[in-house]
Amino acid sequence: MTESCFTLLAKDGKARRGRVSTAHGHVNTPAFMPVGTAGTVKAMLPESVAATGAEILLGNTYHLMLRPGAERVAALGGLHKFMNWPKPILTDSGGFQVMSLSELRKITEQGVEFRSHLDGRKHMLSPETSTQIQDQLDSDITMCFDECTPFPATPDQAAQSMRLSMRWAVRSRDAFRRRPGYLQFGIMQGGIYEHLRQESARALVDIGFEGYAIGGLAIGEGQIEMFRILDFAPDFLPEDRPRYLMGVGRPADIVGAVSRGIDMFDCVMPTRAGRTGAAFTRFGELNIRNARHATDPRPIDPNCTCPACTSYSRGYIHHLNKAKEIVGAMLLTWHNLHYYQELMQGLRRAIEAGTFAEFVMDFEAGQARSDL
Ligand code: PRF
Ligand code: ZN
Repeated sequence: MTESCFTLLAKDGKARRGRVSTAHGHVNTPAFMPVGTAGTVKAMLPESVAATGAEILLGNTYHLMLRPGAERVAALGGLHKFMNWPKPILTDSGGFQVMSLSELRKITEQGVEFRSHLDGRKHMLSPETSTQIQDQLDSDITMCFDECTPFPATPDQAAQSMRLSMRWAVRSRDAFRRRPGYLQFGIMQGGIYEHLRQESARALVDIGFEGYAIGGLAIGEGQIEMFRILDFAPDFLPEDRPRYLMGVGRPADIVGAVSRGIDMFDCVMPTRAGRTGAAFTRFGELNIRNARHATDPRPIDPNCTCPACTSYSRGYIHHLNKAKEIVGAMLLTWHNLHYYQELMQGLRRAIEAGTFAEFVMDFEAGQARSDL
């Protein structure tokens, strides 16, 4: 039996309001997890990340195993202590990052052999080693070791890849050290094919996990196709377990996925965009590097209560970005994470109040405005 670490508090249509309980505290869902790949959310102190309202971070097995190494992190008290983030941490299992970052990858039944993108040294990741590394990091939520099936893939390619991930899911579960407050999520694959998504879900539910992720999406198929998959895939998963859509997304992707029954998200979007000059707002995206902001005394969003918007003009943040000043990236990242967390809070409140449909209408009307 799997321990129930999830409480479903309310539903509005398919949208769910819940709470995940971990060894390092609760996470209110729908939740957005800022990405703290290498033991830091880039351009933010962890206390500032907490001030935006984030309750959980994502860390990466791949990056931390290569530098500084999982044993070093363990010796320094685990990832929470190491990076001064006392709240919950979810770690991705590494396979996805190996495929996008490392060189000379070789996938076998055993796992993935690869060369580090840092120094070219050879490493091996398998369901067993990935799970052990996540344990050494003291991750609250351990992810199964999987293969993200590339897009596009034929039904046969998607089936072979998904079945390998399901065999790896059995091994990941066997390698997982069970203890109270520590969760492990299975990852559904199956590409864009409904029967494969269903087969994958059945395999994972048979094994039994504390939560389930939907992998293999947001990899080039586009929002329309992703939403088509999300119209059925979450329904294959148990109602009483959290559902996590990996690597998603833009604000509109998140709103659409919540309305289809997803509870958790992670994405580099708000942090990466913050370092390249893009700001997310209720009225859509703006790029602060655009010349029209150079002499603008207004804040990014006059209604936003983040430090960037309460104390600094568009003109100043434009200047910082043009001058490549670090504080420019810090202010925009803070604003973006604040915006994302406020969006999640809005979604949670709307589901509780039974006003989710109105919330989505207001969100879409706002994003369509172009008078930024
Ligand atoms: N698997 C894992 N991590 C991921 C993905 C996946 O399919 C994705 C796909 N969007 C992002 N991160 N383990
Ligand atoms: Zn702001």
